[in-house]
Amino acid sequence: MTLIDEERTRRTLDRLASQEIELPSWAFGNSGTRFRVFGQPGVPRDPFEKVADAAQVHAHTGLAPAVALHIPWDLVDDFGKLRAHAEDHGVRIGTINSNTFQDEAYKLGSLSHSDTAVRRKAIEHHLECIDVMRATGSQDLKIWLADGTNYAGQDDMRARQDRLAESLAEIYAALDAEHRLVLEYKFFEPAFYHTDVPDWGTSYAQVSALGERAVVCLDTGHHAPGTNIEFIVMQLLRLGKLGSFDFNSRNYADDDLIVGAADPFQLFRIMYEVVRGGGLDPASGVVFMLDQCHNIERKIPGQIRSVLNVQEMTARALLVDTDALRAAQAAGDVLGAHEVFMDAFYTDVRPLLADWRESRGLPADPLAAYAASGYQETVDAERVGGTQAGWGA
Ligand code: LRH
Ligand code: MN
Ligand code: MN
Repeated sequence: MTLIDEERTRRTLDRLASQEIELPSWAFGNSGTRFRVFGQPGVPRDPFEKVADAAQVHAHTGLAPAVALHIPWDLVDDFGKLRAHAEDHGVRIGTINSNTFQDEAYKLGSLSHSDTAVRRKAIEHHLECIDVMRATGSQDLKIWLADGTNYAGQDDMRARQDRLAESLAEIYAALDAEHRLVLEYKFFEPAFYHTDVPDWGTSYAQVSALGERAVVCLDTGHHAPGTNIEFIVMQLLRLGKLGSFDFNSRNYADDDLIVGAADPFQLFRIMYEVVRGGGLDPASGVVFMLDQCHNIERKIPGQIRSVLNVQEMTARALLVDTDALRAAQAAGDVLGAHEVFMDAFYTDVRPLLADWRESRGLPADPLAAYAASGYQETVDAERVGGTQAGWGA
């Protein structure tokens, strides 16, 4: 059995060349759990330093040319300056994430709140985010809502859904022609009885009512244990509504650990459906973003490890012998089809990718190259009083 066929390998590397993974600015700030936020030396003190750290990940991997911002965590006086700073560092500003989950006013909801004044405040926040998009050249407005209730009967779920639709329509109408609205779902937390956008079906229903430039964000940590996430990937691609990923991995709930760490096979299965559904084609518009924090490990190496994990599982997914797979599927050869699939999963692509990186002027071992670069020691010495990622700030 040939695991790496030369022609397929060449095609795989060609397709990997255009893969981009967007980094979250908040991955570089101090983070933790509701029990403790652990401080680390060298942590960025402002969004400019977060962007500089993200650029280190790109410089060592060639994989991460965009940085997502979270507003107000990344509020600056002059977003044009932040954009120029990113460009000077060889990266660009990516998705703008809104935040209506840390304000006292939003205790009972934001875009779905029953009080018009609270809804107005939440809509205005999104209009400000759209201004940030204009100043930074960002194309995506990503909305994740903490809206929901804790107790049965607490509020009218149907009315909340209607109000949400109205609020989203107003935000969508304010976007420029090149902008997209990306609606993220999450099955629970911080609301524990019901959540207003709990699943891909609700997100799909809401964005479909808005129009073509409204799409769904799939955060891999936002599903009940046992959910077949690759099925959702397949379905959203089939419907033309998969806008972006928030990649991370989880063992229990919304753990936000390094993508591909808990279950590399799941990441492989997801990437296979991405490839199968055309989601790797830049024209599909699918954005591959990380949504992670590094509570106990160093942050820049954590992000380097993460983007490499995504690339490795993408490479394995591209190595699936699709002709053999289709033939086995058509013949009803259950074990044969499964074996073709697993052959690709069990292929160790690390040496291949190391050589390929070198041939493109990148370090064969990005983690070792970063460690040898001296960047960490420099920022550890220079930066005092790094900021928190946002939670519990
Ligand atoms: C919510 C979420 C969402 C937020 C981010 C910080 O759990 O996944 O994407 O913007 O975490
Ligand atoms: Mn997310
Ligand atoms: Mn999350």
